[in-house]
Amino acid sequence: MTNTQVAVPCSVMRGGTSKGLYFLADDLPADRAARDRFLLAAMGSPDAREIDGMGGGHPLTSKVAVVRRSERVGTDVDYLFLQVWPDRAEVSDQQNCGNILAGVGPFAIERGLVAAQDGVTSVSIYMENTQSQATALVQTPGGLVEYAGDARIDGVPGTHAPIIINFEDVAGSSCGSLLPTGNVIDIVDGIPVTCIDNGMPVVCLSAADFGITGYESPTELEANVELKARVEAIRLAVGPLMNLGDVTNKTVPKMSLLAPARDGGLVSTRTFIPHRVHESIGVLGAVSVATACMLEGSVAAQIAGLDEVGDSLEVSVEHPTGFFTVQMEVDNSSGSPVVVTSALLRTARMLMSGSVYVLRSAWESK
Ligand code: NQM
Repeated sequence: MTNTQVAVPCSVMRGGTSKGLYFLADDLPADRAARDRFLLAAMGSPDAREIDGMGGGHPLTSKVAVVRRSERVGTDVDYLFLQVWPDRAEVSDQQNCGNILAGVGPFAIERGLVAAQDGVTSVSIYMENTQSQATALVQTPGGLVEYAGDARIDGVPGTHAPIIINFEDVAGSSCGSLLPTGNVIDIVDGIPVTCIDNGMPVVCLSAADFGITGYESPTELEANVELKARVEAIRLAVGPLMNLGDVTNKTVPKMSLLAPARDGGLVSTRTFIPHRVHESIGVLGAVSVATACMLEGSVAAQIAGLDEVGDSLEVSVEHPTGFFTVQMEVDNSSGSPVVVTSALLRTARMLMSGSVYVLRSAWESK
């Protein structure tokens, strides 16, 4: 603490292809408005560059995890994800984040919420945003978190220790059901769309329907004003159909433009999240697209061109910087598809642990 500043315990972690501030819930103001005021100041928002704070001026580097010991039976920790908008004074809990989730296991162990085993430590996590459950397997040889290793995820340079994440009950966790409109396909503004929620609300669209290849770079797509307007018009129209209400100021649904795979994967993606284009693809976003590939007749399945949709599949989703592979199991036996499990590989790394400073005026008594 200084005369004019307040120091708050905080870790900075890369989680998958995102980066964020990780806090213990007890270190933050309990009052939501006070908490959000503090987080905006800590990130340096609102400012497109977030120059006076820790944020990186992009939605993927302006994220927060709030972690607490869980009171739920069989669950180690509760995780709340908060998106701090870089250029708008707003903190949103309207979506989950599977990338920041990857750092929650290591953080919980490092901060003493979970006892490490010698070998691998399983951390069960309740995801507050979507009221659903995940389990992370963290490498802990000798009872210490191991960050070095041979696992590679596209979108992150180098290799790191693997963190396997299993999702248990994420289908419909934001929209109420896997196919929130009740259909595998809907026509909106004359364009076929598949609206799906397997952990993240996503709208699958064919890039060709917009007169683009679907292999453009994020920068090219963000510069295409007409495309952005058409995609946003569809997003606003499907929001209520997906039980998300008016999504004007929400970060969901994500809009994924699909094209045939060209690097050995199942389908190629370019994803608006929802206004910037992802440099890769979100974790739960990829799980939703992978699931759509397994639903006969969906926009994704048509583009993926699976001759026969089986119950179990390793789905490689191509994105601007590589692949995202999801291990999917879907039970199609009853007529309406039921997701059994989705599992995937991530890595994470503790980058800094200490205090984040904000001006005293941004901190109110807890
Ligand atoms: O879909 C970006 C990310 C995400 C979210 C976004 C995510 C997920 O890459 O689970 O991880 O789509 O806003 O961190």
